[in-house]
Amino acid sequence: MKHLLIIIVLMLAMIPVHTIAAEQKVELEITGMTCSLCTVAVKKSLSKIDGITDIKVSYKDEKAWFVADDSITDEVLIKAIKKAGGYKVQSIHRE
Ligand SMILES: [Cu+2]
Repeated sequence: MKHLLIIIVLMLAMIPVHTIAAEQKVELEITGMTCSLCTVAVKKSLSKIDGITDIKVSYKDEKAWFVADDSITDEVLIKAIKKAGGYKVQSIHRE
């Protein structure tokens, strides 16, 4: 019985912390958006990425805000914005 308990404790200790996805707030600075249709395109493209929620986009502010799984790389975000219509990510701020 005691051995079983030790085995369970050891197994729990072996689960890597990074497998538990952490969410972070992300702010993208995007250039190239000129109207509300651009914001729709950017929003649609971002929504296709698994692990992104609560997307808000403003072409006037040249920004997009959303909640993202921290495993989503900058490259994935830059590609999605480019794919939306050739827009360019100027900066990525995560918190
Ligand atoms: Cu537009």
